[in-house]
Formats: sequence, C-alpha cells, structure tokens
Amino acid sequence: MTTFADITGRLEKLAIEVPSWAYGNSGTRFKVFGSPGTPRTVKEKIADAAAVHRFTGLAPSVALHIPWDLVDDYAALATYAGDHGVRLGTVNSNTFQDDDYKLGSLTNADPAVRRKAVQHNLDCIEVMNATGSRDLKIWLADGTNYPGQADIRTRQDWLAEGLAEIYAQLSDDQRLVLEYKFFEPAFYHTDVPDWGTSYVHCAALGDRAVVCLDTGHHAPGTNIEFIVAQLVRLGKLGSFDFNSRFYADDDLIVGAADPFQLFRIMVEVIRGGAYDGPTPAALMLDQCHNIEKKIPGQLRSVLNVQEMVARALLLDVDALAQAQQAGDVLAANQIYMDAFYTDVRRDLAGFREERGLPADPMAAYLASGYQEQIEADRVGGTQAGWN
Ligand code: PSV
Ligand code: MN
Repeated sequence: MTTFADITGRLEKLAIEVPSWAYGNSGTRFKVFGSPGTPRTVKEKIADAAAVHRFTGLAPSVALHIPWDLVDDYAALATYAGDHGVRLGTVNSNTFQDDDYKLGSLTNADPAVRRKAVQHNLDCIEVMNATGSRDLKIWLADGTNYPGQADIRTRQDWLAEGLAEIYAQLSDDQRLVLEYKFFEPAFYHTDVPDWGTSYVHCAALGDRAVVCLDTGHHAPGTNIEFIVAQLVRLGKLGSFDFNSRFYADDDLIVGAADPFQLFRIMVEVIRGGAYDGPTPAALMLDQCHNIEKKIPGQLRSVLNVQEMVARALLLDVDALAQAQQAGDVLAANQIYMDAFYTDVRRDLAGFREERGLPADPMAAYLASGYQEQIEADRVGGTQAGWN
C-alpha cells in the first residue's frame, strides 16, 4: 500500500509550464471575446503567470510564442520574469500566420518561403540564447486541402532539410521539440500529422530532437497513454502540451473532459521515468480560455494536473506487477482503479499548507483582489491575443 505520506517527496517535484498565450484573448473562428484585465503586454502576461505560481507553487516557468511575445530585449524580459518569481521556458516558433505561409512554411514549394521559415526558427534560437531557454518547440500548420494539391513526399524531404538546418544551430544544452497534429488548419493531409512522423524526423536529427505530444491532437478514441509509453520507451518524449477536448483540438482546461485519461497518461509518464526519473518530459499546458477568466482557468488546470499526478503516484506498482504477472486481469484492473478513485483533495490541501501555500489556491486567488486590481488597472491599450 502506498500512502499519501509516501509520495509527498515526489509530488514536490511537480513543475508545470504555463503558456503566455493562455493569458491573452483567444477564441474560435467565430468570435474572440475580450475580457476585462487581459494583459496588453508580454510583461503583463508574465505577471499573471507569476500569480498562478504564487498561489499554487506549481508553475515556475512560462512558455513564449514568437511573434506573439515580441519584445526588444529578451534578457531584460528574463530578468523581469525572475523578479516576479518565474522563469522563461520553451520558445514556440510561429510560421502559420504570415501570408507567405498560406501553402506551407518549411514544406512550401517556394525555396524563398522555406528559407524565411528556417530563418524565423533561427531567430527564435537567438531569443532562447538571451532568455536561457532550453527548448525550441516547432508546430507546423503545413498541409494541403485537396488530394493532388502538392507532392506530399517531396514536402517530407524539404521538412527534413529545414529541420536539420535549425537543429544544427542549437547549442549542446538546447533541444528541438517537434509537435504533431492530425488535422487543422489543413484538412486533407498534414505534414507532421502523428507521433510516428515526428519521431522519424527527430530520430534522423539526433538525441536533442524530441517529440511534443499535445493531448488534443489525436483522432477521437486514440489511446494516448500507449503513445506516451512508446515515446518514453524510445527516449523521445520531450514534452506535453496538456489540454482537454471533447471533439477536436478544443484546448479546454486539462482534466476537464476526461480526468481518467489524464491519470492514465501520468501513470505511463511516471512508469517510464519521465516524471522524476532519468528522462523527464516537460509538462506544459497549451490552452485557451475563451469564456472563463484566464488566471482562474490556469489555476484550475495546474491543480487538475497536480491531483492526477498525486493519484498516479499512489498506484501500488508492486501489487500491480504481481497481479499482472499472475495474469489476474480483474485484480490488476482493481489496483489501477483504486489509485484513480483515491480522493486526494484533503491531503493536497494539507500538503500545500505545510509548504506555506494556500490550502485552496482558487479561493485564495479569488479573495486576493488581484483580479479586481488588473481589471481596474488595465484600461486602454490593445489586449493581447493571437497577433
Ligand atoms: C497548434 O494547434 C498548437 O497546439 C501549437 O502548440 C501552437 O503553437 C499552439 O496550438 C497555439 O495555441
Ligand atoms: Mn500545442
């Protein structure tokens, strides 16, 4: 039997990276609703991310998206983050919003566009050098809408060439993280649609190229924890973009749609040594808060991850291994489900209090006046969003 007291040391190691864009406005293709208090600047986004960390102790770093988070001086931005108790994390390149990229970026048939896309990623590496960030995360919107529109095989070759040029520019302690997504915005084929394609390119690049698994980027019914197990086994699971979905890439609060799936994923992460073992994966969020308040949305997200990590750590792995070895199907399943059904909320409240954090971070945030303050202060200017 594993008790809560047995897991606190491991639970303390939980660190979740929050996305800067979660604090800005986002929406659907139908409407982006603004909301009072939304940051106008990158610094205001970082201040909000720092609030999430202050109330939870769970979110020590913030991912940037370039050019959404363009500033003149990234070293100064890193200092600003440090002064607020957080650091700058993954740098996400963005080759999906410029008109030149309509028919693709790293896979565009026009060599000048391919060059531009490579150069943008090299510029992002310069940002990483200034901020001290380890990871360059690449997600490509590249793909086609109609069969025959492009030579899907040649595009793989262009992709490999472009990635190799970018990879060559990384320093020894930096990583290239390649995200995949099965469709959207392209509707027929996507150039990096699945973990296998991402893996193939990362394997060709080298040890410091790893896969990013965004939980919203699979067809319905996909067994995501199997992909996790496989990538961890191969030493290629670099990071997660956590969110949840009911239908497609919904980018909802992680754990909202299917807490059990989050539990199953975390079991495999821990099992493979990708939580606190030799091959840690970065646990990041990639979410949009279209209708809920953004800071509470992020608080709920990191707390949901903490809750499922605690339950996954409680899994009695020795008893499970015995039942599995004995071929005892139902006993093994019961041991697994017992961990999932363990209510850890009271223990987590005590765990937080012992560490000088509020027992209920959401209630503490709502009572703190921070939300009212930013709503009063942030008047005028242009609210940040996907631009
Ligand atoms: C694409 O859908 C994606 O998951 C990528 O990570 C992007 O960078 C991000 O969303 C933007 O929200
Ligand atoms: Mn993502």
